[in-house]
Amino acid sequence: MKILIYILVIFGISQFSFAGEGVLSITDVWARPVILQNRPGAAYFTITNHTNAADKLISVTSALAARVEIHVHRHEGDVMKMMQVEDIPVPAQEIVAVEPGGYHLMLFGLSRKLALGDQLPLILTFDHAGEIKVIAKIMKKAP
Ligand SMILES: [Cu+2]
Repeated sequence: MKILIYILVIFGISQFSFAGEGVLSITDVWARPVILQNRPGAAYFTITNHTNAADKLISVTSALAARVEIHVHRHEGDVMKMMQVEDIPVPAQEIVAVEPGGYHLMLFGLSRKLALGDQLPLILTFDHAGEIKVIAKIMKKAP
């Protein structure tokens, strides 16, 4: 019994430390460096929905950006286009990758440059799970 409780504690810490109410976990949060401050930033992460209900990411803010938009890349014929979308659906019991070439966040009006090793705070707001605060590490590529 002691071992079981121990395992649950470890599991709880590793899986739910970033989650709001322990229902969604956000992992591998990273963002690209921004060398020129007037250029937009881009941030990525993985969303895991541990619940039996669908959720969706509906808005994002950052203390370091005037505006954060949710974007997606889509192929139109042989052209890759980027467009803003209302939300990112997160089906029940599924993992959604917010990654280069797919869904991504774009940050406009950054208050400073983002160098490798810096941290970028983000507040992700989900329809059901509510606000989840995460810190993106500035990296050249996905961790
Ligand atoms: Cu974009």
